[in-house]
This record gives sequence, C-alpha cells and structure tokens, in this order.
Amino acid sequence: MSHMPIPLQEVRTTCPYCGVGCGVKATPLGDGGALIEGDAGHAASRGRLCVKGSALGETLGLDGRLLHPAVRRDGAMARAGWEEALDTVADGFRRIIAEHGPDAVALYVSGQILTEDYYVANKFMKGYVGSANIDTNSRLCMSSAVAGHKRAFGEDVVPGCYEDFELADAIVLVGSNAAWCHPTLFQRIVKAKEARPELQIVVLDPRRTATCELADLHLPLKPGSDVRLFNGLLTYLVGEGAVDHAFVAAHTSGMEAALDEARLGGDVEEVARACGVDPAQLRAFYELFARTEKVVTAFSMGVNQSSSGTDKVNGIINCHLLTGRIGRPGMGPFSLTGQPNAMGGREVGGLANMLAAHLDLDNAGHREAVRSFWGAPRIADKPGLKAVDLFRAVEAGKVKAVWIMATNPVVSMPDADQVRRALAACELVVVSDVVANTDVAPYAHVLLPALAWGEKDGTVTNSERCISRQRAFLPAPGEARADWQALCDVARRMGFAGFDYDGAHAIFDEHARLSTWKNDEDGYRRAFRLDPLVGIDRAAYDALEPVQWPLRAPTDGAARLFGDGRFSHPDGKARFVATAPRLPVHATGGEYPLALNTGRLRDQWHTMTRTGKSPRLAGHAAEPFVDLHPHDALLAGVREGELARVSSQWGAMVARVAHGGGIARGAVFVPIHWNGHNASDARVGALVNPEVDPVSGEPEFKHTPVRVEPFGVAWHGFILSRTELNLERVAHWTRVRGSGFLRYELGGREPVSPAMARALLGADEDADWIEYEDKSEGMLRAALVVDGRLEACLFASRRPDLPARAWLGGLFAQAELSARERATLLAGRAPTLGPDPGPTVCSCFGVGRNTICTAIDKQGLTTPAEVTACLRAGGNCGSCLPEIRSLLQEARSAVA
Ligand SMILES: Nc1nc2c(c(=O)[nH]1)N[C@H]1C(S)=C(S)[C@@H](COP(=O)(O)OP(=O)(O)OC[C@H]3O[C@@H](n4cnc5c(=O)[nH]c(N)nc54)[C@H](O)[C@@H]3O)O[C@H]1N2
Ligand SMILES: Nc1nc2c(c(=O)[nH]1)N[C@H]1C(S)=C(S)[C@@H](COP(=O)(O)OP(=O)(O)OC[C@H]3O[C@@H](n4cnc5c(=O)[nH]c(N)nc54)[C@H](O)[C@@H]3O)O[C@H]1N2
Ligand code: SF4
Ligand SMILES: [Mo]
Repeated sequence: MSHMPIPLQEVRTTCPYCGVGCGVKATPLGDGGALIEGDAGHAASRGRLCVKGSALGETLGLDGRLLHPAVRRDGAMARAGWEEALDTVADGFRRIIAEHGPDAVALYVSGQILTEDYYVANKFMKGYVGSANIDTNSRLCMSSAVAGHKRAFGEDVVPGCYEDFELADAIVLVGSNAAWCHPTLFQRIVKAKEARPELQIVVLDPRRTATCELADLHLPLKPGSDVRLFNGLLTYLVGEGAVDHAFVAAHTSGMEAALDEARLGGDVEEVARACGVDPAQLRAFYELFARTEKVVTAFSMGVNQSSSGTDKVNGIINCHLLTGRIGRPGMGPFSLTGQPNAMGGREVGGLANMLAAHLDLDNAGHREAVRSFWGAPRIADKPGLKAVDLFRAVEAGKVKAVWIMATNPVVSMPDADQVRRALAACELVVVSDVVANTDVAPYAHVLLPALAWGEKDGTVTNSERCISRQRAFLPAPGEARADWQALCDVARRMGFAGFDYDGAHAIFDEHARLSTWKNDEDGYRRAFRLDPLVGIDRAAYDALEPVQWPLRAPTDGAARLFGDGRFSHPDGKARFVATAPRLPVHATGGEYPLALNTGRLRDQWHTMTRTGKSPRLAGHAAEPFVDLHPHDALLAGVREGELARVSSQWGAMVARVAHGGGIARGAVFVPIHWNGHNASDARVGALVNPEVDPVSGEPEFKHTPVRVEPFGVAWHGFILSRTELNLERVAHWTRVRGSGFLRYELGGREPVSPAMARALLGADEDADWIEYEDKSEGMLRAALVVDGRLEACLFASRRPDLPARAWLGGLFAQAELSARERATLLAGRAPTLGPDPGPTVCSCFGVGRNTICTAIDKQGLTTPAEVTACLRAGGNCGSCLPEIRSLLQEARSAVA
C-alpha cells in the first residue's frame, strides 16, 4: 500500500481516551512526534485537555508497536505477510463455520475502535456470518446504561448535553470519579461552581474520591445500595409534592408500579440505615433534589458495573421522569461514557443483543430491514453471547474461533484467569492491536497490526452524542492497516459481497444511510438519524466539523432530546421501571470479609499499553496499591508501605498497602491498570467477581469478596535500569517508565547478595560496578556504569525505607556521571542536599507533593490559585486541582 506524505501542518482531531471527546490540535514534528494542544474550536472541550490528553505526544513513538502481521507456525509466532495472515483468518473462520455453524465463531471488539471499524465488524458478523456473536468491552462498561435507556426511553439515548452541567443548579454524581475520569468536563463544573457558588454538588460513592473535594455533600453509601437510595428519593418526592403530574400523565406509564415497589423501602430513616449513610445527610440530599428544578444526575461505573446496574440506571431515570426534569436545559439523567467511541459502537449496534442503527435484534421486521439494506445473504436471528458467557463458551469449546480487536480481555475481564484458560484452549485466536506485547498476544494464532491514534481516520461519538473526526497526522508505520480494512479483507476472502469501500468516508456514508432507512415509518422510528450526512464524499468527510445527532435539518444537531415529552417507545411514552433493590449476590464474610472495589487512577488509561509509554504520567502512581482502612489493615496484619496479597475465590494478586483515607471499613480499593507485562502479579481482573447484571450482562466489577494478608518478603527494593530486565527470581516486581529508564519496585524472598544484584542487572566480571553492603542492616546498594554512564542501579533493604527515586532517575539523563555523583550515587541523593519533591501531584509541571506542602506551610498559601501562582502546579490542565485542594484542606486541619 502506498501512503501520501502527510504535510507538517496542524491537524484537528479528537482525543483517543475518555468519552468526553476533547478536540486536539496535532502538529507533526517530522520525527514521528507531534506537538499536542487543545482545540479551542471544539465545543466539547473548548481548548481544554487533561493530563492524559496533554501527554499524547509522549505516546506516539514506535517502540513496542506491532508493525507486521504474524502467524503461529509450529507453536511459535513468526512474521508473515498480510496475504498469509488474512488467508489464515478467512480459512479458519470458513472451515469452523462449515463444520460447526456460524455460532462457533465470534468477534470481541472495543469502544476504542472507530465507528467505521465497528460498523464493518457488526455487518460482517450479523449480516454475513449470520451470528450475533459479536460483543465488545462496552459490555463491561456501558451495557447497563444501554439497557436502562432502552427500558425507559425505548431507545439508547442520552437526553442531555455538557452545557447542562453549567446550567444546572444541582449536579448529582453517582458512582463517578469525574475529577479523574472525565477531567475536562469536571473542570467545566469547577468553573461553573466558581462563578455560582450556590451550584450544589452531591457525590454518591462509597469511597471518598478526588471528585468529593468539590462536593457540598458526599454520601458514602454502602456498595451496591444505590437502587434502595433512589427508590427512597422517588417516595420522598411524592411525599413532598414534587411530582409533575401533567408530564407523568401525558408522557409516561408505569409510575404506580414503580412507586409501589419504592415504598417497600420505607422512610428516610430506614433507607439511610439500609444504605449506611447519615439520615440527616440523606434527607439533605432528598430535600435538595426535591426543591431544585434544574438538576443533572450524572452516573458512571459505580452505577453500571453492578449486578443491579440496569436497575440503578432506571432508579435514577424514574426520579427524573416523576419530576418531568428531562430534555430541558440544565436537567436530566446523564450517562457519562467511558471510552472515546462507546457511543459510536452503540449507534452501529456493536453489542451482541443489538442491531445496527438503533434497530432491534429481537424484532423480525427490523432484522429484515437491516438484511435487505445490506443485501446480506442472512441475518442473525437471536442475540449472541455476552462477554462473560462468550469466554465461557470459548473455554467449553463451543466457540472455536475468536477475533479480538482493541481490547485486552486477559486483563480487563472479570475472572481474568478464566479468559487465559479459554484462549489457551481456543482453536483460532486472532488479535488486532497496535502494541506487540499485550497480555492477549501470547494466545494469538494470528496477530494483525492496526493503525493507532494519529494514523487512523474515522469518527467517534462522545457522551453528548457529538460525532467528531479522528484524523491521521502521521504516516502509517510498518505494515499497519486500519481495522476496517483488515475486516473487509477477510470478508472478501470469505466470499462476502458488500465490503468494497474506497475509504472510511464510504463506510460512514452507508452508516448514515442506514440511520435513515425506513426511519419515517411506524414501527421503525428512532431518534438516531444522520440525514444530512447521507452521500458525504471524501472531501466533506475530511472537513466534517463536530456535530451532534439527531440530525434532520441540513445544519444543526439537537443538543437535547425528549424535552417535548415524545419518547421512542411505540406509544411515544417513557416507562417507569419498578426496581427492587438487590445487594451484590456474593456477600462478604467468612473467608472473604472485605469488599473489593476497583477503578481508575488519574494518569493511567486501562491496561497501560499507551499511557504506560509516558514518563510524565508514571510519576503520579508508580505501583499498584491496595487502599484500605487502617483498622482493617490491623486486623489483616498488614502495614502501610509493605506488600499484601489480595485474594478472592477466583484469583489473587500482590499490591502495596496504602491508607488513602477515603475507604470505609469493610472495603478495599485496587486500581485496574497493571497488567501481566508490567508486574509479576498485579492483574486485579484475576480476582474479580464474574457475576453479571441479569438484564445487561455487565459484570460486578465494584464488588468482589476478598481477603487481605501479608505478602512476606525478606527485602524491599527498587531497580532503575535503561533496559528491560528479567526478574523471574524476584518474588514480586512492578514496572513503570521513567525518563530514560525503567523503574522496578521489588519485594524479594531469596536473600539479596552482591552476586544476585550482578545477575539481576546483567553485570559481568569486569563491569564497572559500584557496591555497598551492610549485612547487619540487611542493606545492599549497587550500580552498573557503562562508558561512564549510569546503566542501572539497585537499592535493597530489609525495611521499605529506601531513598526517593527522583534524584537517581535524573542521573539517567546524563551522558556521564561526574566524580562526585559517582561517589554519592549509593547514598541515593544529591551531593548538595536538596529536598525530595515527593510523589508527583502536578504531572504537567512535575511538581511533587512535598514541594506543595512545604510551600503551603512556609508561604501560608490558602487557595489552589495561590499554589498555582507560586509553583505553577495546577496551572495547565487542572487535573491535579482536587489533590491540591485536599492538601490545602489537610494543612488547615493540621493547623486546627
Ligand atoms: N484516568 C482515566 N480516565 C478514564 C479511564 C481510565 O482508564 N483512566 N477510563 C475511561 C473509561 S472506559 C470509563 S468506563 C470511565 C469510568 O469512570 P468512573 O466511573 O468515574 O471511574 P471508576 O474509577 O471506574 O469508578 C467510579 C466510582 O464508582 C464508585 N463505586 C463503587 N461501587 C459503587 C456503588 O455501589 N455505588 C456507587 N454510587 N458508586 C460506587 C467507585 O468507588 C469509584 O470511585 O473512565 C474513563 N476515563
Ligand atoms: N476490575 C475492573 N476491570 C475493568 C473495569 C473496572 O472498573 N474494574 N472497567 C472495565 C471497562 S469500563 C473497560 S472500558 C475495560 C477496558 O479494558 P480494555 O479494553 O481491555 O483496555 P485497554 O487497555 O484500553 O485495551 C485497548 C487495547 O487496544 C489497543 N488499541 C488501541 N487503539 C487501537 C486501534 O485503533 N486498533 C486496535 N486494533 N487496537 C488498538 C491498545 O493497545 C490496547 O491493547 O476494562 C474493564 N475492566
Ligand atoms: S478529558 Fe482528557 S482523556 Fe478525556 S477526552 Fe479530554 S483530554 Fe482526552
Ligand atoms: Mo469503560
């Protein structure tokens, strides 16, 4: 394939991380890198980028990229040409379908592929293979919101837009750590509150998160008790006369049944007891909600990722329907989407129980409509397997071929060791990724290199239904191809017509046409439509400005839906859903007394395949940790700063014990990001409860009964090294990337000796080797110098009392060590004693916690603005402002 040279000029594109969908301006620098800035012209972000978006330039390098196809020959992966790789996939799929039927093959895709990739994947499986066995990691993310929207509205639609957060008088964040997970949208809330301090922010989260720093009220509800709490609110609203009777009568049905169920929950006191919150605080929230017309209830994974996730969604929507607060400025239920294209995937029907263009898989007329539109030989006539069931079917040998695209199920699925077993037993595993060494790669029979962000072209849809272009600004590296192209190449080899597109714009055009197909007819009507984009050509597609659907008129999208009271159910009415509270199926107690909650860190993205490349992002959290209450730590016999083993009936991991101060008794929190490549034993997915919501099939990621116990080690240590090391001999290790080095944190059982240190760092007999050992203190320090340059160093000690890594890390930037640095290297700090800046708080300007605390103390700083003025910290993307606010708060309490 030939590629035109890409000019060195600014390209407007969209961030590839979260569902906020910020606009990015990328200017290629000619060396493979690019200058990254926020795009002030993009309505979703108005020029803002969070720390992950700002660091995109550091993730563009080709190191670690998958650049050529590979196929397995005699048990080992070998480089292959595209022809051979595609033939292997097509032949395998064809043979297995012929022998075992279409349901013996599956696709498992991702909210991180583009709408065009997703559209083709769905058409390939549902229309041509004839099976709905295509599911996506959105099952793990948005499927409860999808199911809740469909039940309430008759269609999977987010009724509001981002501006509603600025127009609201109250914002309720349920199970959302937006400060870290949707940072630029959160900054809009921060600004709105600065302008109008009367804007009330309520956070419902069992954990005290960075988001709570902005909250007027934080309700630390018992995990999984949201339905009970919103049922209580529904009852309360009736009691307070907050019902919008006209709206309810004209535009909804099912209120009585929902109320009957809700009333079983009792009064505010009973609900407070059941949810484990202070009755006065609960009443304060109910009162606020009752008296505030303009209220946005935004929800995210604390709601969706639950065995009662769909009911949680409907419990929230019920309260908005009852008060008629939907689809008007400043109000409504608002599902915050996770991935950049969570919404696009839903528009093309990417889940196993959906059809394309918001048509229904369980409706025979809809199925025929889609089949005839595609001119497909067949159409799937029943839902396919949802993610958890899919990998069980793979293990059971019922699904014999699976094509995994842009997701790492070996890390991100619950009961992740089951996924390992399933893939190891599978006849044909095809993996499309941009990175070579993912955790799924070892199970692949075929590896297909995909174009990454910056190289690929297409569209994504964000949380507020805004479709934006991702544009290429870098040439395609190696032999990487667009995912849609690989899919079409395989489809054509399988003899399927209808996969000859001459570019992403042609796929988008077909997608737009399908959205209008029969859309004016009774029984087919749906809000999702893209009429003015039908017939879009390459030039118009390349110039496409961000645009919100539904699109009917030639110009504008609609910012809000349902304000007129017309919903997508056939009778035009919305449905209340009676939601009976259910606590997590697997109760804690006995062997597994603690509830494991899992979630995200500010500066990492999922399994770290991309954010892990950025040294700037690694400074915020260098290691996986298990955060728990000090009393529970005492009971478990583990100590802060030491290692602990966390285990459930499904699996186990090792993490550093932390007391972040935000965890209630009985709960523990572990971040999701570490994988099998950057840690010996820290994939939290291995422990996670595979129970799912009965309606949506979304897993119970936030609630797994676990036990915590000491992970005894003889020594603690760290290694900084220019190259990757083999640390099999060390009982526990984790790795992040620094600037010019890799940072390993270690816990060892085999006694550490100079010989072992040499072996670990790869120092031979005549290496330039510096060493210090204090046997009685159980301390060893060593450094390997090559051509005068620091190559690697190791620090180990019986206690976790090791020197800070910052100064040592800085030595890797130097071409040569000075004599003084050589002499003091093993002291682990600068010859002229400078203070240790502490763990990074502001990643943009590299400002540490200790630096900020000292400035607060010494200079009497009292506001985040003063901290920014003094240290620059917080002055760029603002992602760290919640942490700065909490440091100011701590300083105030310390004084008091
Ligand atoms: N930095 C960063 N940002 C991201 C991502 C990332 O990897 N890194 N990923 C993106 C993706 S795909 C997603 S889906 C979003 C997720 O965004 P969020 O949903 O905001 O993030 P999480 O940390 O998964 O979980 C949110 C909160 O739910 C709380 N929670 C747990 N159990 C319950 C419960 O029973 N009830 C309630 N009310 N709350 C509960 C947790 O304590 C946690 O604080 O983030 C997106 N943004
Ligand atoms: N315990 C626990 N587990 C969870 C969650 C949780 O809260 N707790 N959250 C769940 C949620 S909400 C989500 S969204 C998932 C995310 O989990 P995953 O989807 O498994 O995580 P990612 O690391 O984002 O995986 C994306 C992969 O796609 C590759 N990639 C990037 N761009 C492209 C591309 O254009 N084409 C191709 N072919 N590949 C590409 C990346 O290199 C990476 O390997 O995790 C889920 N798992
Ligand atoms: S908030 Fe951050 S991660 Fe999300 S889209 Fe914007 S820049 Fe990207
Ligand atoms: Mo997600």
